[in-house]
Amino acid sequence: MKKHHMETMLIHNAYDTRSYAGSLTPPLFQTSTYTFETAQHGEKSFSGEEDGYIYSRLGNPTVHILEERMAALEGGEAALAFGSGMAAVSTTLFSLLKAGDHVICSKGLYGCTYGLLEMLEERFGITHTLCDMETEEDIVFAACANTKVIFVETPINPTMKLIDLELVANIAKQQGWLVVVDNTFCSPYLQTPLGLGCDIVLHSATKYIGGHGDVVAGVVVCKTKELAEQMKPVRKDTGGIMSPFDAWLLLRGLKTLAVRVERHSENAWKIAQFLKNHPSVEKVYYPFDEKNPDYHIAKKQMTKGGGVLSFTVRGGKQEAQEIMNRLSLITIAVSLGDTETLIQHPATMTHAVVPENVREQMGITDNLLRLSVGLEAWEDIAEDLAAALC
Ligand code: LCS
Repeated sequence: MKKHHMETMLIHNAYDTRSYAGSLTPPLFQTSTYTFETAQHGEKSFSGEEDGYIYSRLGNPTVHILEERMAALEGGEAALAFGSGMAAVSTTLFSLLKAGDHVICSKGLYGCTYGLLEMLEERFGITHTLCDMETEEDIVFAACANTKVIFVETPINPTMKLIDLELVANIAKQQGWLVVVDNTFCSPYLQTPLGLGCDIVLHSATKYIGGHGDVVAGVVVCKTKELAEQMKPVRKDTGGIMSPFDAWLLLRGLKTLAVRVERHSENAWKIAQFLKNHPSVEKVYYPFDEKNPDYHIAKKQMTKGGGVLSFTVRGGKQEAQEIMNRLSLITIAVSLGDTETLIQHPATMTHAVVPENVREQMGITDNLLRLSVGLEAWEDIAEDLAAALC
C-alpha cells in the first residue's frame, strides 16, 4: 500500500471498508470469544496451524485495527494494545527482562513507572539506575555488566527535560541493549523514536491518542515482528489487553490527532510565553521555547512542542496549591492530553510515590506545577492563570 502522510494514515491506515460491509468507521467487535466450526478447527487455532481469533484476551478484530494503525504511525512492524499505559510499561519490562538484569532509565519517569521499577528491584531482582543521559559518558557510567535495556521518557513527566534519542540509540546499539521510549507526551504526530534507532515505543493512550479524557489504555509498538511475538505470550498470561470498546474509541480519537496536537502545541506555546512574562512565575519548562536549554534536542527530534508545560511559582507547596485553588476554568486533575486544560501538583499527586530525595534529583520541587494545555481559546486559559497568579 502507498505510504501516505501522517494526517492521512491517522484516518485510513489498516482499515478497508470493503472488508466490513462498507462500514465507514471500523466496527466494534464487542465479543469475548470466537466460535470454532469443529473441534479440529479449535485444535488447529490453538496450535497456531490456522490463523484466526480464539478469545479476546489474545486478540480482537477492533483491537487489531488499532494495533496495525499505531504500528504504521510509529513506523514499527507490529503493535500490541493494552488496558492501560502501565500495562504497556509492565508487560514490556516483563518481556525483556529477567531476575539479575539491569535497566538504565531517564532521571525522571512517571510516578507509577518509577514505582514499578522499585518493585521489580525489591521483589524480582531486576535493578535500575537513574541517569541524566546528557552525554555518552553519563550512560556508560550508569551501565553494568548485566544491563539489558534503556528506558527513556522524553519529554520527561513532569519536568519536561528532553533526552537525545539518537545519542541513546547509538550507544545502545554498540552495547547490544534495547531502547524503550515512552512517547506519551508527544504521540507519533510529534516524535517517532523508532526512526531514530530505538527498538520499542510505548504510549499511555489515555492521553493524546484518546484525547477526550474518556479512556484508560496503552499501546506498545515494536520495531520488529520478533519483539512483538516475544511480548504476546506475556500479555496473554498477565492479561492486560485493551477492551474492544476502548480500541474503538481510540480509533476515533486518532482521526483528529493531527489537528488536536497542532492546536495543543499552539496554545501551549502561547501560554508558555504568557507565564514567562509573569512576575509570580520563576521558570517555565516548554520544549519549543528558544530559551530552553534542551531546545536543540527538541528541534532535532520533535516537530512541535506539544501541549504540556510545567512551571515553578514563587514560594513553595502552599503558594502552588493556593494558585491551583484560585483557578476557575482550568481544572485540577491528573492526566493530560485532554480537550480541557488540566493542572496538577506533581510533588503531591503524580509523583507523590517518589521519595523526596529522588524527587529532588529529578527536579520535582514543591513549587512545580504541571499544566496540560487544552483546546479552549488560549486567551481564556491565560486570563484564568492571570487571575490565579496575582
Ligand atoms: N507513561 C507516562 C509518561 C504517563 O504520563 C502515564 C500516566 C503512564 C505512562 C501510565 O499510563 P496510564 O496507565 O495512566 O494510562 N500519566 C499520568 C499523569 O501524568 N497523570 O495521570 C496519569
